[in-house]
Amino acid sequence: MKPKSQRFVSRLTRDTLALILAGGRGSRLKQLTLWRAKPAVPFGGKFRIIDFPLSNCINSGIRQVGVLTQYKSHSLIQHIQRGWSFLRGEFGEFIELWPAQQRIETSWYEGTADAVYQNLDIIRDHNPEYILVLAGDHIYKMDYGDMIAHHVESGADMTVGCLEVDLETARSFGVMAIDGEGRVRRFDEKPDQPQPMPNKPDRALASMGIYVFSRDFLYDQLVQDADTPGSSHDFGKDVIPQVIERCRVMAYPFRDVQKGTQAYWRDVGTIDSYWNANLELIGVTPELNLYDEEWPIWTYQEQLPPAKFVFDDDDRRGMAVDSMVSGGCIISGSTVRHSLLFSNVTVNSYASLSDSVVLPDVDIGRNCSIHRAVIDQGCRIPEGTTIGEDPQEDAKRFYVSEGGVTVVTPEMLGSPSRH
Ligand code: ADQ
Ligand code: ADP
Repeated sequence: MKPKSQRFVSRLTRDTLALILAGGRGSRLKQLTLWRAKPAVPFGGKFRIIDFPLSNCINSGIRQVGVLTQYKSHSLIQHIQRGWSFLRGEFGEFIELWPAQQRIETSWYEGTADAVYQNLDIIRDHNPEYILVLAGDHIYKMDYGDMIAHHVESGADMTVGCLEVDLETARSFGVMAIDGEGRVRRFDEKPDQPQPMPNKPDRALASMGIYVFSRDFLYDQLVQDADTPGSSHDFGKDVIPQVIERCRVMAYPFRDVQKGTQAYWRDVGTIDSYWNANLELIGVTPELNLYDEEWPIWTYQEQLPPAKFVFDDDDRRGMAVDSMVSGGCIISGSTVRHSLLFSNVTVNSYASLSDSVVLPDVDIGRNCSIHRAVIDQGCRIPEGTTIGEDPQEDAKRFYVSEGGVTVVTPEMLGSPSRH
């Protein structure tokens, strides 16, 4: 028999409906989000970003999940249908796609609060005790049960997940100030000058953009916000600043319980942070452990043969060191260093690849030399291509990020545009 407290948490997660907001543009990921929503961007060799919040839900015991989609949702829908339809409807469990479908007015989802508001009738039908609103574009492992328990124990109307960030980073987040009890007293969405934490002049308390709501409170606030002229119907911009005076909005600090430190959490919002977060996984003991049996990350995966490293006709060794290489890859007479290869990547003879992230179904031609790059799905890199040696030359054909990472997509290589 489980200890009492765990039974308590499992009851809470069972009564929770999670809504994953997966409709935003995420335009800072540039060409990687030209055809797909940010939550559908591949991450970590075999996952897509949305697998992280979805796995967190399943591992936390939340079995009622709506995924709200809107912008360029084709590959997201495909991924969820293929990989995430294993829950049993008979037990009241589901992972459903809730596309913007003009249920209330003739508009698409406006802000994040509007996306939830437009589905209020479906939410009411499920009649959950708590509603957990999540973003579909963050990489982290989190037991939402603790956050919901914190919400209930503190008698909150709403609870906002938060962590400490440096002041510069804080400018792209919601920044809050809390009192001694942990109640949110101030909330500024993406402030130019974030308010530092007391005693920590170089840190600010940032919202993770994830929220627990008590049912009736959420319904009331959404209806009120919908009637507020001038509102952009966004949780961070409109709803939270509106309610902190009158209602009990509590902060939930997201920490690594075992280590007692700040937990791993990444908003891979830019090409540089995306490249970096992927390559970080290669390290000997990365902060994000994908080999953790206690908290598996689930995904859809194709049936593929193992990765293979072969001598080519000239007896040149094919090898990868300090790298992660997924199923279906063939490294033939070429060298891969400090790189992350998704599935079905072929690296041909005399090619060398380093510090790069290669998405699925890519072919790297003979004699290519590729350094510090993100290669998008489906690229056929022609023989002898050099990337990462001369940023000015690269920028003429490809996109080069602020941090000097080159992004290559099939369109840039002259493949027919996907329009
Ligand atoms: P942002 O991440 O900038 O800030 P936003 O772009 O609204 O906020 O995205 C939040 C999530 O909602 C994303 O997953 C996005 O894909 C999704 N989304 C956005 N618009 C949507 C729509 N119309 N329909 C469906 N889904 C939509 C937010 C908070 C900040 C907080 C950061 C943390 O506003 O306070 O600090 O998240 O990353
Ligand atoms: P993934 O995330 O799996 O790469 P994409 O959305 O990029 O998914 O592409 C899936 C398939 O659909 C690809 O073959 C791509 O060329 C095609 N595709 C994507 N968007 C469009 C579009 N707007 N019009 C036509 N084809 C598209």
